[in-house]
Amino acid sequence: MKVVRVDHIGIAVNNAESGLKFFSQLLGLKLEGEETVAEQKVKTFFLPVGDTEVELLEATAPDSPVAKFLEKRGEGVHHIAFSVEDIDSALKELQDNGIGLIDTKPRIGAGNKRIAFIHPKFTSGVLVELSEAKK
Ligand code: CMX
Repeated sequence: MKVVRVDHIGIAVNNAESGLKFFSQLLGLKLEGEETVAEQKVKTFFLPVGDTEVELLEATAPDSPVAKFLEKRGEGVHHIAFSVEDIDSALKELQDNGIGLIDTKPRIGAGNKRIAFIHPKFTSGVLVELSEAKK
């Protein structure tokens, strides 16, 4: 597979305001977009840095996966997303090599991108997202 770059680093926050205070006001990263991904019960805030982004993740409901993550682990890095050229062939290659996938088929994430999560059991405990590079 061809990984093009780190697409973004997802950081779970209790509320966007406190996250933005550090990442935007103090580090000076520019908030370039906000988007609610209703199906995943999460609101995302994008702050580009070079050709990658910090993505702050705020839960939109108490039963949101991000709310559960915060309950269990507190604020912190939630996932790392790698941009790949062809997500379908990347998922097949991983499966053929015995890697457990949370998403065997791509779903739609923020920015209308095709994304898929890999089970952290197979990735040294870090939730890894593949995100298809827009052609
Ligand atoms: N870090 C490490 N491990 C994690 C994890 C995380 N952030 N999230 C889940 N896991 C672990 C769970 O503990 C669980 O482990 P076990 O199987 O050993 O119990 C395993 O991964 C599967 O998690 P789950 O919650 O049982 O599985 P689901 O299929 O219900 O959900 C997931 C998995 C990753 C999709 C969901 O937890 C999640 O985080 N959804 C939100 C996704 C998100 O951030 N979307 C933002 C927009 C996407 C984008 O475009 O970037």
